[in-house]
Amino acid sequence: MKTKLKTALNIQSISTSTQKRRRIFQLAGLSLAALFCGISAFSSAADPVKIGFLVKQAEEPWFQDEWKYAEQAAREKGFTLVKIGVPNGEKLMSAIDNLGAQKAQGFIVCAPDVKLGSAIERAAKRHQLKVFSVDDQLQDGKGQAITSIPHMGISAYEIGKQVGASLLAEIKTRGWKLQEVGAMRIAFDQLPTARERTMGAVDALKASGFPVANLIDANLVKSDTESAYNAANIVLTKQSSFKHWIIFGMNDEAVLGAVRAAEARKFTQDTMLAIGIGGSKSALNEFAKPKQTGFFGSVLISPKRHGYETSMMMYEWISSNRQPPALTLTSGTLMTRSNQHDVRKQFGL
Ligand code: FCA
Repeated sequence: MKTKLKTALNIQSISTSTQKRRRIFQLAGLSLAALFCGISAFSSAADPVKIGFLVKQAEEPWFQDEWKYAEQAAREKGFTLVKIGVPNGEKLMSAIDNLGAQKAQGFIVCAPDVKLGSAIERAAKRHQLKVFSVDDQLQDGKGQAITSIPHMGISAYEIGKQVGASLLAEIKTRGWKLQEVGAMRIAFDQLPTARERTMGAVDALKASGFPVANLIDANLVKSDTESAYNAANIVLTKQSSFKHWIIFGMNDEAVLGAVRAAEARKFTQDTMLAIGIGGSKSALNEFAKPKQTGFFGSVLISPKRHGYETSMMMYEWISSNRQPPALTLTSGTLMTRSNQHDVRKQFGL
C-alpha cells in the first residue's frame, strides 16, 4: 500500500515537475517570441545590408571593373554585393524581383535601355528597394531624365570635346591636311550619353575648322565591337577617297571595332588615328601590343568612382539614411601608350 502510495506520489511529483518545466519552457518560448517580434519590428535596421549591382553588359571590361570596385566597398563595409548581368529588359525586371525576394535594400543599375526608367522606378518602389543609376541616366516615358533617381555618370559632352581636341592636336603633330582626313563618328544615338560624347567631339572638330563634309556617321545597331566593325565597314566602302581617317565613338569597344575594319582595308597607325573613351582592359590590351596600332589613346574615366563610390553612397543611404547627391558627373584624362601608367596612378587604379 505504502509503496503504491509512494509510487503514486512519485508519479505526481514527477508530473508536477514536468508541468513546471513545461511552464518554464512555455514562458521562455513566449519571451523569446516577444524578443524576436521586437527585433523584427526594427528589422530594416538590423537586417544585414545587401546591395544589387546590375549592369547591361557584364562581358565588357568597364563593367567588370565597376563590379571589382563595388566589391572593394562591400569588403570594407561588410555588406553583401549581388552582381547581376541584365542584357535585356526581361532579365532586368526579374533581377529586381529577385533582389526584393532576397531582402536586399537597394541596387545600383546601368540598364540595357534607358527608356525602362519608369518601370525600374516602379519595381524598386514595389519591393521597397532604393535605386541609384550609374553610367546611363534613366528616362521616363516622355524621354526626360528621371531626376528622382540619384545618378552618377561621366561628363559626356566635355569628355567628347576632349576627344575632339586631342584628335586635332595629333593631326597637327602629324602634319595631315584637314581636307584629306575623314572623321568617323561611331554613333549610337538612342543612348543620350553616347550621343553627347560623340557630339562633343564633333563640335570640337567643327570649332577648329574641320571640314563639315568630312564628318561621317557610322551607325551602330548594338553597342559592341562587332557592330562597330560592321558599321565602319559600310562607311569605308562608301567613302574611299580619304587619305587618313580619325575615329571616335562612345567607348573603346566601339572605336576598336572601327580600327579593326580600317586595318582590314590597309589603314595603319600612320594613316589613321582613333581615340576611345573608357581606358579599361580593352584599351590596355591594345597598348600592350608590341607595335602601336591605330588606337592612339583613350580618355580614361574612373570605374573606381562609378563602382566604389556609388556602392558606398548606397550603403550610407541604407544604413544612415543619407541620400546620395541627385547628380554626380565624373571627368576623364587622355591616356596614351606612353602615359598610361601615370594617368592610371593619378586615378588611383
Ligand atoms: C556607357 C557605356 C560604357 C561606359 C559607361 C561609362 O554605359 O556603354 O561602355 O562607357 O557608359
